[in-house]
Amino acid sequence: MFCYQCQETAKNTGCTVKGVCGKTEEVAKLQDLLIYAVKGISEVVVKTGTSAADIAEINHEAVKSLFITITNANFDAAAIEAQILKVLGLRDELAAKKGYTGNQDAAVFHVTTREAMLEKAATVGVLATENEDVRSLRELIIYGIKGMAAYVEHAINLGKENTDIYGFMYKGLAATLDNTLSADDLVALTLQTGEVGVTAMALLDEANTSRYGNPEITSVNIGVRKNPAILISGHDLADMEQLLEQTAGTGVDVYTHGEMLPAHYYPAFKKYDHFAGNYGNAWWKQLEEFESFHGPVLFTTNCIVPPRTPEAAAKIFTTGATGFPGCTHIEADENGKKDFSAIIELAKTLPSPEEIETGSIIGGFAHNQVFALADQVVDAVKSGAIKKFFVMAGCDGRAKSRNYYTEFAQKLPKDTVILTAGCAKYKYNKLNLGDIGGIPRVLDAGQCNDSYSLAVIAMKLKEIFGLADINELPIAYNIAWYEQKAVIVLLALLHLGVKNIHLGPTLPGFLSPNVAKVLVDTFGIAGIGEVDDDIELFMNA
Ligand code: SF4
Ligand code: SF3
Repeated sequence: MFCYQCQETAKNTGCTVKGVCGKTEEVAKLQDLLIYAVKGISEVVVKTGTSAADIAEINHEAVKSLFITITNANFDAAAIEAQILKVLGLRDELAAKKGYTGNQDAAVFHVTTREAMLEKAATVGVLATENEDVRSLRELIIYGIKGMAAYVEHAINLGKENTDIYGFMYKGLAATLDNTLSADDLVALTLQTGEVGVTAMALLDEANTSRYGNPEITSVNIGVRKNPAILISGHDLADMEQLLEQTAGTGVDVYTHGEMLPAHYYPAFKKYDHFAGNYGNAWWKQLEEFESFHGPVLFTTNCIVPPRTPEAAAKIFTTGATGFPGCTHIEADENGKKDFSAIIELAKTLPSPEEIETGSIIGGFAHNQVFALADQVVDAVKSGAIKKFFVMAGCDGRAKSRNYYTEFAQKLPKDTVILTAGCAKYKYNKLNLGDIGGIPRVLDAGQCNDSYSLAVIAMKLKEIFGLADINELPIAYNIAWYEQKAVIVLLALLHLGVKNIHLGPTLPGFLSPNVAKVLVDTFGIAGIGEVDDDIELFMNA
């Protein structure tokens, strides 16, 4: 196996024996083959001039397949094998119907057994591209498209789609098979990925807010109640809604974990009295936190950490693109309805959660809420009460080096405000950093996809201050990344013209020295250094 798609990749160069994430060689290879199959279907779509508007099922299965291969989403070899067969079937059906006559291997290969899949996978993984710069650019595009697929999947689940996005996904993936493209072509495609990423995030924002209302300032309880409870993790709000509906009146409370915390900010979910609070921290602390939670856990997306025992696995339920052997997977029916009764029944038999902290955290500062405070914010900037904003969105992770972000937040001058989104916030959202004239110093917009909100806010401020360039704003970008959704967020920011983004705790291992140089020279991308030096650098920029 070879995988270098996330920030925790071994030695920052690649996992080769087993994933640091816990992915086995077999699962890694099956994921490689699934991606190859989706590239094959993309090739057929592109070469036959098929419109994405005519192939709804293929669109949905392609998106799901991409999501399955995101870090920490799916560890279930049997589920991935079944998905490969499904994609190949759809590919062949489309090729026959549209008269595909090409001979691109990804579009015509066949496998039926697990053994044949593993054998084939060994020849089509990341290292199949020999030139390291071409490989780096191809993977950068693929990871961006994976992140995009995750956001699109959530929008699909809420009935919102944009077939142009699928059209781009096919084009981008088919391009990664094309040996005639130059490095410049691939760089251009990378930026286009960012552009479509903005469209995808806007689509999800519209899907979430049109159904559940605009996030608003909310204080979320981080303590516990006495009832038995279910913990829900991941990013899918449609699952959140269904779980809240089905648990209402059962005596079972619902708590969020990790990236589901921002569900509390939506007006539509506030009506549920049994929506009790947020339990714990970011994904990587789940093994101990799930144990003290006692109740069952529902994963709607990544990030899953492999449970240590069969007993721990038996309390975990997966749905959507996620999966883990030994955990129960819940499928939607043809109307998108999911039956969560097994989780509810299990919760009733288990003790209530053990308290690990008390108090509350504040969030809900997505674009609409910040616009409502615009006068206050603009006055604070004009009077000098706020000197600078720091966008610290992105992911959290296990690496000790990520304590940099806690220290950075603590040491920032008191006249600065942190704008955050994603699970990166858990490094500093319980520090009580105070407020500036009533404006909290940590403004949480929501999930990683809500980084879109931060971009919308920046654009609004640019307009209010009458600036020609987004980079003239007093906003610095110090972003933490882990998995591929952070890649699409980064590409989206680059597309919007944001320069001098600092990315940590390490620069991606999948960037070859030459590709990294392009990003540094063209966009001023940089890594992180020592906290004090970095703060000085940012404040004087
Ligand atoms: Fe390694 Fe990350 Fe790939 Fe897992 S997802 S195998 S940790 S690079
Ligand atoms: Fe977190 Fe996985 Fe990326 Fe959505 S839950 S930000 S790491």
